[in-house]
Amino acid sequence: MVIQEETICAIVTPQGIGGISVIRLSGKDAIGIASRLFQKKSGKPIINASTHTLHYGFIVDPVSGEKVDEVMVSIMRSPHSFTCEDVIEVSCHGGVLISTKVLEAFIREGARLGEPGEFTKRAFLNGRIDLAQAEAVIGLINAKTEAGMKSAIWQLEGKLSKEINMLKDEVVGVMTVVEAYIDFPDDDIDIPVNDLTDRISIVIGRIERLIGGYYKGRPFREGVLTAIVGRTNVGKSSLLNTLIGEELAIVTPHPGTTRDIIDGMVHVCGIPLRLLDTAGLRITEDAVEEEGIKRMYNSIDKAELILLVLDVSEPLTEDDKNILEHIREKKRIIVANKVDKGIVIDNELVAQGCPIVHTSVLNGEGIEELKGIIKQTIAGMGGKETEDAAVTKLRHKIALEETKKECEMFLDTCNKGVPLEIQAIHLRRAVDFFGEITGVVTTDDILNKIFSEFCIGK
Ligand SMILES: Nc1nc2c(ncn2[C@@H]2O[C@H](COP(=O)(O)OP(=O)(O)OP(=O)(O)O)[C@@H](O)[C@H]2O)c(=O)[nH]1
Ligand SMILES: [Mg+2]
Repeated sequence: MVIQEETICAIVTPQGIGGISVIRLSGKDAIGIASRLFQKKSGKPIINASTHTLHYGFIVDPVSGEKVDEVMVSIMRSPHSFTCEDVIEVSCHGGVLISTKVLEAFIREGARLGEPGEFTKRAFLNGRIDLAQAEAVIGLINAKTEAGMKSAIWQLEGKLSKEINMLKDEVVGVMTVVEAYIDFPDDDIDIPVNDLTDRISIVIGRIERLIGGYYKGRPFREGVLTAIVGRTNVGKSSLLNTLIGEELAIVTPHPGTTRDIIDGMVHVCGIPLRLLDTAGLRITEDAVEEEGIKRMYNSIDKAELILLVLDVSEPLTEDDKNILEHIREKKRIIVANKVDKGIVIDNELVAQGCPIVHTSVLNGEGIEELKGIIKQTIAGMGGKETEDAAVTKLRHKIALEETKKECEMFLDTCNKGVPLEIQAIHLRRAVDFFGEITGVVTTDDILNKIFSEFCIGK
């Protein structure tokens, strides 16, 4: 275990008014600090209390003797705690002022405020979880969808790490054989090239499956970024509100109503969409509207799916044509809206190989059909909800791609009869890239970056 000199503390529940607030202390002096401030109802000090016990009493200011709050204190002794260190959790009344006062008391007694993710970082440094599991903690906290939550739990349970370690062991096995032939070149036996290349080919296949899962599962984990675009007044904001089921965006009969991006999450036929409503396109002198239109174009660039709304009751305008041209390369669905006012636009003119749905957002016509088409289009993009082994973090995907590259270079060197020393180097690098995922091979920079994504108190 890596002994950290400092005892850290933080409020681990969200800031604000609530039933209770929890303040966590972790480190060598956690129990000492708590016992100096805590007066148990029975008067018995908690310094020698058993692990995993709960105590009722008061936090008392040691200088003034004043009671700060009535609390419950739980004790988890090293190594059986989240961080593997001695951990104290104090549940106090959930007011901002009260929890801050308790926290300040701990700091006065010698604890220091924990940095973002520092508790989880200690769990990693103490070997309770590996790096992939530590990242799963933040994945779980930030999960926006059921699928995202399932993948994070799968990773937190160490299943990704198990799969990675299995593949790594296989590459180490092949490397050991190659290195043995380097060390004993005089032996009269030929290296079993076919066996080794077969084993590495299987590893490559499994890496490809993991990487494939990253792409296939992503829309389900993170939501498909979908921009609703079109010229002014065609019904974009009305469509957003209808899909989301609440009046999130302002709708008026006046063109140029939406100025900024409105962002909402919604499930369409089981698929999470992150919908962006954007400012309608038109020539404008208004600086705010102009900025909104710039943002609309940015949303088009970022979006994975575009819903282009047209007013089908009016002939196409120059603005319609400009946007149609701009999104030609994107995955898109045309929403031919306002059919209740009549249809003057010809499908052929606008569809150009992408689906077109006639709707009247005003009376709900075509909305269910549109949802079906959205589902089909995303399925066509390769989106698949998967509970299989899949990586969810970009960092892991990149490390796996590098591993795969090294394995492929090994195969290539085998075929070309390149010296064994060079073959072994590729295998060694592959092993190191696997190690980056679980944190066996890592740098302070990588660790700092990963843990800075956490909130304070986790
Ligand atoms: N007749 C009819 N009117 C509609 C329909 N959909 C929207 N509208 C009306 O069209 C007007 C503009 O709707 P919005 O949703 O604000 O249009 P928008 O595209 O967001 O407009 P901007 O934000 O200005 O670009 C409102 O008066 C809506 O009630 C429809 O299907 N039929
Ligand atoms: Mg609008």
